[in-house]
Amino acid sequence: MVDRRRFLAGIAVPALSSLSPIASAVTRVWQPEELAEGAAAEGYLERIAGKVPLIKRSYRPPNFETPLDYYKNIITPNDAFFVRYHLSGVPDVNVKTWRVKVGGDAAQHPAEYDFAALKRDFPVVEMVAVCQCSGNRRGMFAPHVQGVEWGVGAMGNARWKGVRLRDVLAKSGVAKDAIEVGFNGADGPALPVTPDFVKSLPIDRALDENTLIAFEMNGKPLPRWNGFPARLIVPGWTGTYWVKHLTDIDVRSKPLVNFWMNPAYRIPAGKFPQVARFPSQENAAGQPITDMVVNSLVTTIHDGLRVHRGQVVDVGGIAWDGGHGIRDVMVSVDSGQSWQKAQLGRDLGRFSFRPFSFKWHATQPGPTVVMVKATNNRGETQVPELIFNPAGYHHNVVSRIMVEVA
Ligand SMILES: Nc1nc2c(c(=O)[nH]1)N[C@H]1C(S)=C(S)[C@@H](COP(=O)(O)O)O[C@H]1N2
Ligand SMILES: [Mo]
Repeated sequence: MVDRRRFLAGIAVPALSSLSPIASAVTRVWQPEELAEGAAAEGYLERIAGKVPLIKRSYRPPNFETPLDYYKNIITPNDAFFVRYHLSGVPDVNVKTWRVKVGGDAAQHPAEYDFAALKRDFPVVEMVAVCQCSGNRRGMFAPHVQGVEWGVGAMGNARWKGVRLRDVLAKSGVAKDAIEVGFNGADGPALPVTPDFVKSLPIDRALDENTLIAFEMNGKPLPRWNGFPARLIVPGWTGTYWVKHLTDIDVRSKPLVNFWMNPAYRIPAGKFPQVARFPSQENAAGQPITDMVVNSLVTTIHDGLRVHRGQVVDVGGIAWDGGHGIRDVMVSVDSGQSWQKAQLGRDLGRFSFRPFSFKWHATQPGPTVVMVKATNNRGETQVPELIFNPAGYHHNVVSRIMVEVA
């Protein structure tokens, strides 16, 4: 176990405050030890407009992840929130001319709203929820799989303000035979061969009271990179459904057939038996990815840390799941032989990050494997070994962090 680990020689955690824009382009940031070497080498901090330096995964389309330190806060700041796009043309939407249309063969009264009407015509609600990319931690898959090689930072937790999708749908009259609702955003493909990014939800998830069209994030308008002026919020479900720059809502009596529903964003049949189903998109091979699996991230210690014998070490971080809420986070400092309960922090709702903290008295000298494992309110827990799947989704392996006590 200990031999499998190596220390992160030469990769330091920079003090974020000390980063000038110029220095940031050449400073390496902490990245998980399991990350593929090529991805780690490519993962420099870069500044894009309106954001603090983020870890660059690709420029076209823009894919940038949040450095670990920002997860020390339960809420991820807007300017540190990760950015994920499938298409290179990031829209610069003019809010004065922006409209969202509601239609489709299973909508009885098509409608259209401008920004003011959307805010005025429906009750405004707020909710804290995690947006996590399905492929978060894909770069830590062994064997490696194709796709953006994310470390741990393709996720964020924000307070979203908006209107309920179900209120908007109700006003258009949802027909009895509606089975899915499709969503399109203002971004379109740069090349005609690339399929436009359009997604759908099963009708019950679209009508769930927690599914929102959000226009504010942490008390501010959505940043351009995160879907200005309005985006879908699907708490508990992975980021792929959180369509940004939302322009079209399509109430459907038939399943949406496109690249982004199948073959993209699929999980193999039977591998993740606990996740929510999506009946109209299932086949013998599998189903779309749906809700997030229970997971945690340790933010206070990392591989290769050296602590003094007798020191009290804070093993802390955040835990989250697909919306059942976190029951407990357990910590082991003896390679998993015994486990103790961490203290859970502030509860901002079942869709939010939940902070945890454990005081470890480091009395035994030598290399020590600190393990952390979260369990949700349905009794689901992080897995001891990776559940391999070809798209690199649902990485929620129990953390194993090697610390040297000297
Ligand atoms: N319009 C649009 N919306 C989108 C995407 C996209 O490419 N275009 N990507 C989705 C995916 S896969 C994720 S993980 C989230 C990421 O949200 P963020 O960029 O605000 O962090 O947006 C989703 N919404
Ligand atoms: Mo994603």
